[in-house]
Amino acid sequence: MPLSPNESSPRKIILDCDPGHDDAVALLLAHGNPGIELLAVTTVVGNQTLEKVTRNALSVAAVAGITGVPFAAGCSRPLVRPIEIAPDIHGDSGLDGPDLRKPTFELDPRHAVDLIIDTVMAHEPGTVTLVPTAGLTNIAMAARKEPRIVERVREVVLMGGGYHVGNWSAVAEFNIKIDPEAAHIVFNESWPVVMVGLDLTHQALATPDVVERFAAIGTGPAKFVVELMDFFAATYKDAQGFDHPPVHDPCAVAYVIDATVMTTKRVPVDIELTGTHTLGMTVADFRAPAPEDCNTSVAVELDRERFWDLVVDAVKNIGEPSSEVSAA
Ligand SMILES: [Ca+2]
Repeated sequence: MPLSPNESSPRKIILDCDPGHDDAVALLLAHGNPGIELLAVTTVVGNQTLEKVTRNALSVAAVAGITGVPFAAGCSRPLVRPIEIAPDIHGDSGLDGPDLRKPTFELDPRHAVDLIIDTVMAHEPGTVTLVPTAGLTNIAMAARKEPRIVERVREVVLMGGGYHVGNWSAVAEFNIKIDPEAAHIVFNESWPVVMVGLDLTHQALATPDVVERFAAIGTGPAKFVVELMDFFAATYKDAQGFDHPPVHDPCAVAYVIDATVMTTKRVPVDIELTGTHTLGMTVADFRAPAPEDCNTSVAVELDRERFWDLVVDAVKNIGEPSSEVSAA
């Protein structure tokens, strides 16, 4: 008899990302936490060009010793808008700071959109969670190319948006702002969408005590995290005036591992596509109660201690991958 999905079996996810310092930490969390089964990693233009973020994803896989998981490159530009990247935050490579390791395996030959579709269709309905931590171009394309995935996906837990705060404009967050049309598609499909936005991720600050916890682990992957955070802290200070950098993307993975690590509120969210000053805003309607058919919720408050415990424990679990030693 086939096993039915239950809370004790690992949660199957596809991580769609644009590494990206915080994407790298999200990937380490997904790989190192036993509650997650990483089915695939897909990349999309965002923090840097598709070519660079894809190389970075493979480089993180080399650091973490990830093998046997397909990685595929996706869309190289947004659906409608010109490309916008974020070198002021992530540097010229998209992952400045540590020395970037050479990839240890080849990309899956499929386009990311096809890998997402194939993976969702190959698993039981309601078992695969999409975790986008980048612009939503690949996810929107997948929903349009194979609409049946919308009913099969368990939920979409995305890092992006913010109901009271922006970072790429006064009211819009980067991942949504760079491809608002894609975000509009994703938020308006019938699958459950959990928006882990800036309201939440600005509580996930890599303060010195947190960085010290990683440094104390002493492994290659832990040192990698420390070097990422050092660079991220400097650019977030210069570009956004933060004393400590918010580590956005692992918050979405943490929600999938343990939803009680944050509070959420069910509320309708739509994407502004025509505003002169508000393009890409995630417009959340807090006039309670949410209607019956509301499929969106937003993350509100983070249990910061437990969040960092999850990330630190994941990096500890990864240990010292053998490739790290042999390549040293
Ligand atoms: Ca990202």
